[in-house]
Amino acid sequence: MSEENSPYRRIDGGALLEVAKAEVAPPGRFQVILLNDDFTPMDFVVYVLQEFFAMNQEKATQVMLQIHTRGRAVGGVYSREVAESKVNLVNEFSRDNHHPLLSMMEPL
Ligand code: TYC
Repeated sequence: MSEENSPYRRIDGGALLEVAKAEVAPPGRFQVILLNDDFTPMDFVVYVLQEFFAMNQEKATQVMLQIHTRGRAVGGVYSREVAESKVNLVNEFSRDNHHPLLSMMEPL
């Protein structure tokens, strides 16, 4: 192993010092998924995709129809914190409007 990659460093020309490895996970990415249901109106889902996932009307309509036909689709990919926030906002907004629309997040 090269001196550079070894977990040890030589100090004072002789003794070996163990260098602590940084125990930090890389910053993951998370998909926010929207799920189909039988009751949420299509235009409400299109509105949610435009407001919370920054899609234009054409894109939001395509994604809504993908959820409707395949059961789920990706709204967007974000850091853990942003994905958590989107899921909470979408689920709360849907509940407040008495629709069962649900979103969830999955690690990539
Ligand atoms: N399936 C719903 C309907 O027929 C429409 C819908 C689309 C619901 C996407 C949820 O995430 C969803 N009214």
